[in-house]
Amino acid sequence: MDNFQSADAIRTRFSQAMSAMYQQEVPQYGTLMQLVMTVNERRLEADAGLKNRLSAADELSRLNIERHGAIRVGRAEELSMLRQMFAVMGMFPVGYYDLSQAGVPVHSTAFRPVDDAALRRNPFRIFTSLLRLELIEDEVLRKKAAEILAARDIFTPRCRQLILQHQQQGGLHAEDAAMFVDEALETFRWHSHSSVDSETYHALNQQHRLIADVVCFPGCHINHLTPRTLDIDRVQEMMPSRGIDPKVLIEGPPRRQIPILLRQTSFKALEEPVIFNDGHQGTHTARFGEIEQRGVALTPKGRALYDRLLTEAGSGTDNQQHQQQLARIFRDFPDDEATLRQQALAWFDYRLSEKGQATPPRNGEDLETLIAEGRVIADPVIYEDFLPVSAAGIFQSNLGDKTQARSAGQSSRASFERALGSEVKDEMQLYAERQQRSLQRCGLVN
Ligand code: OOG
Ligand code: NI
Repeated sequence: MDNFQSADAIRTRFSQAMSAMYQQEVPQYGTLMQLVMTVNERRLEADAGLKNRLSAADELSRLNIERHGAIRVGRAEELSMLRQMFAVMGMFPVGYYDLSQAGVPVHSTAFRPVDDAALRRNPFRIFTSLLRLELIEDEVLRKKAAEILAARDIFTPRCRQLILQHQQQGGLHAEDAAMFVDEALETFRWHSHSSVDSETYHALNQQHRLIADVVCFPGCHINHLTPRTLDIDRVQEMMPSRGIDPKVLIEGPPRRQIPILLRQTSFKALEEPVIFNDGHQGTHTARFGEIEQRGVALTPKGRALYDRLLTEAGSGTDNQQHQQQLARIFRDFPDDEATLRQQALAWFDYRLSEKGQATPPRNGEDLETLIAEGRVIADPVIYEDFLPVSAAGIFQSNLGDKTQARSAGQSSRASFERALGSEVKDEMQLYAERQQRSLQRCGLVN
């Protein structure tokens, strides 16, 4: 029997290595992590009910290791190689996000674990965007950008070789896995030496800051890492006291009794010194910090309601007003677990209590009655994915004030999947299957 390192173990090792590297590169990220941990601890102390619920649902153990990151790449081969790299860590492409609708010339997926046990172990996710060069209007510049990208390799030779070895053997032994993590890390490291001259950088930056960020460096530097908080309003409020300058609005739904989907905010990107290959010096702003609060995943019906209310609420310029406006509009979104279940707005994970194990449900017994009798327990399924409007807000807050308007591009899922070299998984199907499996385990469906 081959004694391979598990994908979960490799992912955990990698996410720790990334976090350590990013703390070195962007010290404010370390400060933010400390703040999030402090706020989480206080929140759990103050709310024993929350603590018990999270603990019973096995959500507590992953809280402090939980984070996501984001990267951006420039060409199909890079994206497809990333897919193969992340597969070694048990992370697979889930969901398609078209950001061009919000004026950002990329489309994206999230690499993340998909099965229940892996998500419980470590849900590390990487939001991965592919630059859409076809959205550069200037033809000469578009060609130049493509040439620069074609000439680089963002993977070390050893990393490529270890990925291949993993594919051929079906796994990696501990020593190779450790080497793989070290080599993979190199792809995401920050390089203060740009691979282009200052003139090219400025020309690309002028087209769009994202284009310069993707094209002008020899790697696809990690641009943020995001810890999960239990109280995003509190962290946002406290950031300035730790010398961190948050973006104005918290994105996503308002604060609620039963948190839904995802709320996010970030701090502004740092201005970092760079040296161009003609010896000129300059600065580049791309890397930032972000926090998020995750709630229950919504069904297609719940998501449609969310999208409608979010559009209705619009956007604001003052967080307090924006949150009040959201809260007002979201009164139409039920805020108790029973209604969320009964109206099939959110996904739940069902399990038998001790009482339920003693008196197992018989086929046909009513689910809500079983829950009321305390024989079945329903835990909200946590949303593991991202939100396009929220993501666009995060992108834009880091592109400065003069984000160029860009006509909405054609949504192009098929071309993204061609570049990726596989389909992206449908997140709704994953949630639906998870709920269904839990009902089966309870003996409530066949
Ligand atoms: C990704 C921005 C989106 C999120 O959490 O929605 C994102 C990027 O800036 O590359 O990270
Ligand atoms: Ni993010």
